[in-house]
Amino acid sequence: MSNSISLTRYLVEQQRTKGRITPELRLLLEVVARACKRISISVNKGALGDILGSADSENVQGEVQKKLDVIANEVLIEANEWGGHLAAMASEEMDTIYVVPNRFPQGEYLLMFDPLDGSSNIDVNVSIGTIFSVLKKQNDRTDAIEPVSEQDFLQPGNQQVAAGYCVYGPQTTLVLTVGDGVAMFTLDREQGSWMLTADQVRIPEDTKEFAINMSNMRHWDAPVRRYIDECLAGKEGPRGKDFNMRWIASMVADVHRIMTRGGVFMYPWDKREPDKPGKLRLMYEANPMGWLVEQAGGAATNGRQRILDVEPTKLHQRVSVILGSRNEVERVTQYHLEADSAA
Ligand code: P6P
Repeated sequence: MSNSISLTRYLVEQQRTKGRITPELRLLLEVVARACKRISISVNKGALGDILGSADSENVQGEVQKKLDVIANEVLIEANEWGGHLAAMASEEMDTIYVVPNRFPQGEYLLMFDPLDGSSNIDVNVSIGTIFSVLKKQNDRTDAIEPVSEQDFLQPGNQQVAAGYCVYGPQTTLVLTVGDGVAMFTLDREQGSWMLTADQVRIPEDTKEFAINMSNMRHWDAPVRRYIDECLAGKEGPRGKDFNMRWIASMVADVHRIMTRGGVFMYPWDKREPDKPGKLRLMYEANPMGWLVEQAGGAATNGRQRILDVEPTKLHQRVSVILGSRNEVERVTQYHLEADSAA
């Protein structure tokens, strides 16, 4: 028998052998994986598929939507509404939640996603991705009259039952956790199957590579400035080693590099929008990525607190993100706490 393991076999083992997931969650994740496969086909068409450029519309964030943002969102909604495992969905591209219509079977799970993260890279053929997070509908309102509401989604990231991303790059790779470590599945285009290519992924605790948008340096808070200045000082500075910098401006691609070889990713608060804690969204970017990184032995904080413990108050709320190699994340977090106590 082939020793290659498909996503289906991995999920069946997580359900039957390890008892980590229900049959409904297994089927939900299979639906999401199939949707990512469909998105990958559209992404790979590029200019041949009339999917580049702007959709001449804006999303709830006030960002101009790319055609592929809209296509990816529609693929995920359509694939999941009849799947029978969901009560509702929330998307970066939609103002309000999408409650599965009564004509479809209702499930007990809530799915949140950024359907196409890194849209600014679509037209220049740089890796982009889909990020997703799964929660259980907390209150047992299965017989409730009122439909599920936005309130049901407002659970901290430590309540997630599954999280993952799909990176559309030189390979199309699905990276997933259901709480039993992190597994990576590469799309075998000839068979159309997701094949396990890495399991129990580990992020090195130390690194010499940081990812941040350096053009924002003048806007950063002191602890972030201190950390980056020390990295830039290299061997002659307090860190005693040289650092390298990477910034792809696709969180999925930057995080995938860190999952693969370590590093620290930072999108911190900055004074351009002082009333907002950061640019990235808590529910469908920071929480899923934060859980994946922790499941791989890394750490994820907002500079002061574990991201997964942040209590959400709004569906599209933003958060400052520092994640990756544990010892580096702890150092940046320590600098924030020292600055707070000195204030
Ligand atoms: P900037 C993409 O728009 C995104 O949400 C993340 O994927 C990425 O890490 C970040 O924003 C890039 O932001 O300000 O460098 O363009």
